[in-house]
Amino acid sequence: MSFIGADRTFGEARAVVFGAPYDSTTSFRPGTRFGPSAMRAESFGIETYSPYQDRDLETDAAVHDAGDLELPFGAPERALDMIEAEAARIFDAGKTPVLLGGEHLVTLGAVRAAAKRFPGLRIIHFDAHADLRDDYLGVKLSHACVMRRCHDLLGDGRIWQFGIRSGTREEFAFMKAGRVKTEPFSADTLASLSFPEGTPAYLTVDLDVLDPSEFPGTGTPEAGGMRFRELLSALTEVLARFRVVAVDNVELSPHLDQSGRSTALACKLLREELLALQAPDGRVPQTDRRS
Ligand SMILES: [Mn+2]
Repeated sequence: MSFIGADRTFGEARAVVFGAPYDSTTSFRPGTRFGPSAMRAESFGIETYSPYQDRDLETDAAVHDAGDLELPFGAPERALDMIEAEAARIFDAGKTPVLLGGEHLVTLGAVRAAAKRFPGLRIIHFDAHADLRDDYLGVKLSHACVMRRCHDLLGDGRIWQFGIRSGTREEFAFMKAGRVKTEPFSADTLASLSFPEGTPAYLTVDLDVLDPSEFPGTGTPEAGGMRFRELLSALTEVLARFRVVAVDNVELSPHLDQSGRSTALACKLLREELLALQAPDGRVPQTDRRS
């Protein structure tokens, strides 16, 4: 089963969706391994047409769904190698990888591939959590450390974080020292973010950046989050204004929300991302950040 509207062949596609159903470093409530398959199944509850962008996945985008990687639980380095190899295969074909988690650690595999391919890579990161710990309970490859591992790769001033409202005192000190650029609580300053022309950017979306009232299906819910319309507007702005070379959506844990609204939200957001990713140059989607 493919995500709705993602029925082009690999050769035809401009964007390639793939799943990394991995959650073995999850610290609190696991279950994100079921995220990609739940999104595919539930995607048939949404339309392929976006009234926000007046575009349709079937006619205005070319998306292939490459399915899920078969990742070895308990072996994070091996899992990251496999994710990196898949992202590299998609980059090699001149296409845009769209990774579905899984826990947030999976991002590191795709970022490794992107950093090798695109010198000067930046990361635009939406999350409730800073994910900047150097280790978590002595473990460096943990979803709680993923942005710190990305910082190891890219260096100071290359990661922009939005919506962050949880972390240790040490993580907030790391931000305040300018090692990463962080806007806590919201994405209100996104409009002032600018990179030199042509700078490649990796967009990583931990869906727990959303408020748990709208998105309860996640392992570490954190009150005080963004609204769906606010996030949708921010992401479509990022995809319109920057040269985004890869995207991921992580931390959907579908069984933690029996109502299904979290999975439905994740499907809708992915549709909008896939459309905005392939929008004609210079087109700013008409969405309303205020809600
Ligand atoms: Mn998070």
